Amino acid sequence: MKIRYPALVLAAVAGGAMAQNPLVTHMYTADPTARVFNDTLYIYPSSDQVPPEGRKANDFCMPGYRMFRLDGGATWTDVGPVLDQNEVPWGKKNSFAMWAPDCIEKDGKYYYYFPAAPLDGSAFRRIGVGVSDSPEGPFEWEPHYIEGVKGIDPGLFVDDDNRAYLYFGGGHELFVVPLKDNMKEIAAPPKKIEHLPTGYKEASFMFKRNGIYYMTFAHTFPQEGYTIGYATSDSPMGPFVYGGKIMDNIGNGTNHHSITKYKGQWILFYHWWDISGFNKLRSMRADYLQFHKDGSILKVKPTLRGIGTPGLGELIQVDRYNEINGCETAFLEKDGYRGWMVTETKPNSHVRFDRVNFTGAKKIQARIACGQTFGKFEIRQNHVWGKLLAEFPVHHTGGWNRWETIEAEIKEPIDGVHNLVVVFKPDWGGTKLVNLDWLKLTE
Ligand code: FUB
Repeated sequence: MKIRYPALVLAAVAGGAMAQNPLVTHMYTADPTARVFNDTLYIYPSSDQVPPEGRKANDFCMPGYRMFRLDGGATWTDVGPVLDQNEVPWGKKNSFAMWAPDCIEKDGKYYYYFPAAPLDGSAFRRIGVGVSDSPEGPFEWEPHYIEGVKGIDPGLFVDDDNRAYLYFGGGHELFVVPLKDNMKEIAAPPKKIEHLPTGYKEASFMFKRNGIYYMTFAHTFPQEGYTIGYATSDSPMGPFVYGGKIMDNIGNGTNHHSITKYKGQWILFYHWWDISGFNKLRSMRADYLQFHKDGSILKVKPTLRGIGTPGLGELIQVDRYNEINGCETAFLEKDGYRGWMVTETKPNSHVRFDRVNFTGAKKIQARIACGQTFGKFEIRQNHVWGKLLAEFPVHHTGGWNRWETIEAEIKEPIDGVHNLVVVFKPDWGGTKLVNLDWLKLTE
């Protein structure tokens, strides 16, 4: 099979990180475990890379870990490296086998768990652990893997009584094991999680809400392929009752997830392959998740818009829209990823982007490229016919791929969070008006 690698130039797009989907665009990230520590939202993902010469083209190629922190309403900061494959004391060198990790807090310390291929060849993957005083590391790595555990996808859970559990698995079976207080040893033999539907399972993630334990996991149905499902229990050890799917198959790759509550809203983190188009070069994503009154989970539909509320100085990636009508989106560059744009901006076409924090904004910037001189685009509040907030007459920037940042005054002060609509108004024939990369509110 010929693998289509994207002609990829992973560039730092305005700081390298956005909160619209995908969350991060300057590198490939997968298997996102999101955690809220000290009111700050972190993601601990794995990373994918294009295989170096000599490695199989269609295998996962996963060299190590970085971590990300949400700053402001919509900016993911790359906090830096956590662990490289060649720093694992008990791991095979250059094995590109650093699959999904997790990080958890217990008694004021932060424990980072990861799978790696062991040097002693005792299993496909073993699970190691490191400890730090800070959620941002550095972590002190244990010299040996956790004895008694063989498998992938460590998922950690600390219950209200401060007891900790490790979930892991891969294949057709998932396991749970209580951990000793030191978080580095198992306190009992691992127990198979029973009563889950048959089929391949991995990526288990446990959380608790209103006294219900939710064991969520990636699950392959023979007919449908890879989905995310959940099962509930009144104990972290089970038995669990299957509850249904959280996300349908999104295109026959993996879909490793985590679920957390941040600022009052539940969020599902997962991955797709927005940038590469190839399911082993993944990009992490997030969408809001909701529960029915009885505690069951509503299925999440993947969106482009994702989560977050951009405010002053943060990019509003309008090509990650909530609604589009009459215009289209496209990659900025044909031969190397630089982001997306809104294009084919025909008369009265529009994009709507929900949840922008206008507080303190006096101006709006827009990054445009334009090969003609007639017309304008308008920024309106909430609806196509909503209050006119700003107007941008366009000019010839030198061509449809010659980019410039232009600015317009906000006509009247507007505070708080509102939806934003961009309406394109070329005034010469049916031609397109402008290519629009992003908007930004400024003081
Ligand atoms: O990322 C490598 C593996 O693919 C993970 O460990 C699984 O959960 C799946 O996402």
